[in-house]
Amino acid sequence: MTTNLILVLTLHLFLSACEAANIQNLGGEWLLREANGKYEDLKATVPGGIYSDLMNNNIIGDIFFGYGDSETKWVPRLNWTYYRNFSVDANTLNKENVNLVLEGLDTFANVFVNGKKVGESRNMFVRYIFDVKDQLKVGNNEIEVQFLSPIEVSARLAEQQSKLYDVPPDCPDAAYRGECHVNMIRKMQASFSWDWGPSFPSVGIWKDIYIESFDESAIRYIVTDVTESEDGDYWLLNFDTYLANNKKGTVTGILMYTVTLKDIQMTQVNHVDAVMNAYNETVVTTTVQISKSFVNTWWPNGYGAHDLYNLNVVFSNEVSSEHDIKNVRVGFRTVELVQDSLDSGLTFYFKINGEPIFMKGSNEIPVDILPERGQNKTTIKKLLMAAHDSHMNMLRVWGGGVYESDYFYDLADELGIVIWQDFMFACAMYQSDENYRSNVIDEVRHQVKRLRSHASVALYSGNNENEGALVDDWYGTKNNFTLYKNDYVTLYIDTIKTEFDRITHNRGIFVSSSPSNGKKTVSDGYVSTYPGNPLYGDVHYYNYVLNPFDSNIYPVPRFASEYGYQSLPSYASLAKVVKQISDLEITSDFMNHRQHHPLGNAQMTLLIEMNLKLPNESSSKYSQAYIFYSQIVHALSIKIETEHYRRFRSSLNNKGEGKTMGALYWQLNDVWLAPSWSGIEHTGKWKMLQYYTQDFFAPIIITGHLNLERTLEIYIVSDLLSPVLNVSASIQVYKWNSFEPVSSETVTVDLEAGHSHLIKSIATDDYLTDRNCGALNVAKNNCFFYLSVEKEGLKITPDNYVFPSKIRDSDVQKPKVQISSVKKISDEQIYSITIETDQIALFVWLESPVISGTFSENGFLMVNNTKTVYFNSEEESISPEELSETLTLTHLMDEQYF
Ligand code: BMA
Repeated sequence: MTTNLILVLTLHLFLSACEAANIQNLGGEWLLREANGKYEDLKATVPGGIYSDLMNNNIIGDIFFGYGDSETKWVPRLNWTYYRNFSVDANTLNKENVNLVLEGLDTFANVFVNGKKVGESRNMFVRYIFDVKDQLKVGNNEIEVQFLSPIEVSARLAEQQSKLYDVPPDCPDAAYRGECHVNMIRKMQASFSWDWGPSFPSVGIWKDIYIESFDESAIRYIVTDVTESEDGDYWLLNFDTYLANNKKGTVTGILMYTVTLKDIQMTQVNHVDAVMNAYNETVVTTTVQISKSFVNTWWPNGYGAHDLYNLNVVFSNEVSSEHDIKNVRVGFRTVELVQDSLDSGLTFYFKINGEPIFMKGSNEIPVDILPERGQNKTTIKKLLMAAHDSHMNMLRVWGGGVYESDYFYDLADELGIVIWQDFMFACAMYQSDENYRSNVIDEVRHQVKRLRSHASVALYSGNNENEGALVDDWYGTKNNFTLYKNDYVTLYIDTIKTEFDRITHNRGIFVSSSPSNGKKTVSDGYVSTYPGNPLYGDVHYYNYVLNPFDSNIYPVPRFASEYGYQSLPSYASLAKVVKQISDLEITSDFMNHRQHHPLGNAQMTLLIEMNLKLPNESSSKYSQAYIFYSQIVHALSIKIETEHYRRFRSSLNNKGEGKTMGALYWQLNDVWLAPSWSGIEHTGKWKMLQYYTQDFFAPIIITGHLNLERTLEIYIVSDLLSPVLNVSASIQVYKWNSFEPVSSETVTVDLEAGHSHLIKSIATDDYLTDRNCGALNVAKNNCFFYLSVEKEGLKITPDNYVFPSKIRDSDVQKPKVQISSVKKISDEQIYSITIETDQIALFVWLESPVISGTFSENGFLMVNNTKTVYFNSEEESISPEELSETLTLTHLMDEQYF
């Protein structure tokens, strides 16, 4: 028997005989007081936060209701203290090391144990570990976490900084109704308000808090990454085991790891004498060579399985039975960001497992504006499942929010959703003095080690739009450009990138900003003159004045990482957060209060009226119509823009722009009920956009582009990795007043793998005139194109349509549309809903204001007199009759609006 095997057996005996690392959770019931005695001994919950606790104590009302944000402006201006008693046993205290671990403190706090300060925090993204061995006693102990007002601290820091020079912006735009100087502090930047969100500068213990004790060491992090052997036959699983070391010396023990693969387990046991490095880390680096036949490769959503394999690491103290165990799940895949030369510029696309993948998805803002609620697994699961079920394969965790919970990334791993991870800096200048940088280094160390092992996390970006803000002089920094540029490079490159490269052994993928010009930015010294250059890197594009239904207005970038339009959440949801129904008038103070985007309502109205005829403002249903129309314009604009980007996946235009390989629209989710760019409301209800993503992100689409010469170019875009032969595309023309198409033709094509094919060009007006749609100048108003694709009699794309004229100028009829039946079709809360219409109907929209759930399709076109869709209810035991009673149906020409 080898020594290793004996050790394994002995270790197994140890592990079954004793408990894992000694952890005493301090979460649960705490007490809360205001520092000046305004409130005392309030009940509090940890993990938690001040707004949640004050709501639970009925000191403030529901902050998401009405003017809850304005009414609670006093809350973050006070200093709040959380405290409790807890008992410690001798067993814990007898250990050599006894630490208080705080996984997340938001943000400025002094921490006291039995009246003595044991540490302080200044960054909500850092895990704090304080040595409390000498402060604790056997029996009863007291802990107090005294928070400082984040508003006061940031104001004080800004004042100090301004003695040297100003780091703008000082305050957000007045329309945000927010607080000032959030860029001074390492806290969720959107917690002081954003153009889609309220100001709720929370304080609290937002993650777990516990006492850990050990003699020799505990495992702090397991940080994995996967590469391939040179011959390509093996995966190399590289992992760093970070060991806790209070002594600042050598950690001695036994490290055993087990990788559980398809049919076998690989185990290895090593004696370690790990010495602390210059960064106060005690790390053991291991590489395991694994035959590729032992695992299934991890693929993004839509491309294969997302299998994960368990890596279990045990640290054991050689002189006692003490041990600590950590598990991580490994997905075997490679990721490259390819930036190859083109005639003009560079490509910018992701290759996963050697295959170019068009990234389809959205930008994620914080799961909740209250960070403790952002840990809610049900909310996270709903969001990520919506992304998954809509063919998304990438989400960008945007830099003004938080590094999300472990569960968020675990689920992304399981669902194959690739993550573009920003560091949490957004739309501002930031300091770069030594003190500030040391704070940021703590954050980078913790977060990169925490996130690095996730198969889903592919790329890290230094910040959101800060390079653009500097170069385009958003905040009046032009006269001191060199100063701010130096701060920029010092922070994102010399500090964040340097740390990132060190932790990832130079194997991680990092871009300095989003948007950036990628490699070109590097050769430009990290600040390019035109960060939004479509020939390089990624691009953010917003335009609220040109017609969003005209695909000629959109840029042709290498990768569109942000683009969007606003819409309103549903009338039924808004009705639940207002005192009186008059607040729902579009021009009411309340609606104005919730619109944080400067000129947002005027832009929405303008964009609606470019294409649709709003009812008269005196109509009793004007608000309902406006909300509904805002969602139509939102959904259709993002559909048209996304199809435009997908159409360019394999071609270049005459300026050398194109080969577009990513479309991440702004934004996936919401943090309150307000006008915003999101596809999913704060209630979890889907707006029309979210339904449309299911179609425009489908693996194969047919899409029409009406160019400036009024030629309709019809494309089929396939994201599949293999060709599809012999598919037939049907091009039909309908008159608005008939279910019978006036013409139909078929084009048969072979689809190459990962390619966009122009399958037909049609001189629109002539084509329609020849098909009896009317004279050359009006034919476009009377008819529209309807597109579908079949292979062997089965549809392989969602049906699509092209309106050759503005909808408001077209001969759209006023159909009668109604629900004809609702039936339950399975035990799993699935209901079929059949709808009938007497004419072609546009944007037919179903809603159940009472029962939560999603429809299989919504906001659809009806070119037949009947259609069946399915409702997946989140609530159990609903009879079809109950559902039927609560269902509402509307459509573009609904007579109730006119
Ligand atoms: C982008 C984002 C956000 C913002 C959005 C909508 O620039 O990065 O800062 O919320 O636009 O304005």
